[in-house]
Amino acid sequence: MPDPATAYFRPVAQGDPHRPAGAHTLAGGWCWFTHVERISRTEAPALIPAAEAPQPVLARLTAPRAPLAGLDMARPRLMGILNVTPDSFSDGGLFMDPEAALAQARAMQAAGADIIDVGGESTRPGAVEIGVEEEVGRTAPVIAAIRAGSDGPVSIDTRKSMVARAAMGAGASMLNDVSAFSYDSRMAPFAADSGLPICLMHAQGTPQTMQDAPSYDDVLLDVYDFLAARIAQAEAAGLPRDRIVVDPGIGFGKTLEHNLALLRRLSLFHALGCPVLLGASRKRFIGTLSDAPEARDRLPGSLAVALHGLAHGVQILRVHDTAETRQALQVADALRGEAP
Ligand code: HH2
Repeated sequence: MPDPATAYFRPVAQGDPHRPAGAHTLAGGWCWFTHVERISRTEAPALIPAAEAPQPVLARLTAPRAPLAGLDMARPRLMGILNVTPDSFSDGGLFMDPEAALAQARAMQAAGADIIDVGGESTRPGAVEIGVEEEVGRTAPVIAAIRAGSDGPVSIDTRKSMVARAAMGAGASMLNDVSAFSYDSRMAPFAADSGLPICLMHAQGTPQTMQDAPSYDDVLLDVYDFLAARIAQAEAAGLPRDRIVVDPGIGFGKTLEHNLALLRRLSLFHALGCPVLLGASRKRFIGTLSDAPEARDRLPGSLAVALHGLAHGVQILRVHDTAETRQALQVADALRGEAP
């Protein structure tokens, strides 16, 4: 447990065309910052000039991120969601048929998805676990089919090293572990040996229980400390930081207020020195805020969160609605003055 007086430094990300001399580029990407917010568990947040942040923190905030699965992280990337499950909260049952799954993958690639994230086990609140064989049977053939006709990277959304191994054999080029090594202790050594990048996501509890009564001392700093500890665990297992993506895990053991607190100060996670992934698409908090009980009615709110992520310099947006999000990003790029 870090000292309660530990200070954390959040870059105040900007996108204005008038970039002051001396401004820092955030993570080699499209945002800049001149100030950071100094946050701690014991004092009120304070805005200070970036130059007053400790040098190692500033170095981590500004260093360009390494390419991931062949993708340059200097521009925002879209991860299209493909759940080969009967029970996912939004697309459950739609893509169980391998042909339908492949068609959806191709449609998302054509619409501008940079990565296809294939999942075979729902992790929605209350979801029931499935066995390794069943999960491999759902995901590996679909990954192989996607890879057979395209070079586009595919990630495997799994907590299980055996499923990840089969996915890699089928051509997956990235791992996405929503338990960040908590579920399967063999995931860290497997990820290290595989040579693949991995997304480590924060969750409190398991999908079965996570929404019962999530509680934190300070959700933002607790999630940050959790991810910092998992990066340290990964590094100890031989997995370098430049192959790690971090994700605050929107909706995984979080109330509405917890989700909002994380999203409002999302740019803090750049201080971990890794690309940041945001998965908020169609999630329940959007429905709660806008009285949209059905997941399929949450596209406008999902786009609002995606653009918010973009403004905080988030490198990877995990979304269901690839074409719509791509259009929103293209317009946002043009408004920032960047070539679409
Ligand atoms: N959310 C879900 C699943 N995997 N992975 C990352 N890295 N970040 C997320 O926020 C995330 C994730 C849950 O969404 P979905 O896949 O649409 O549903 P389900 O878990 O019901 O299959």
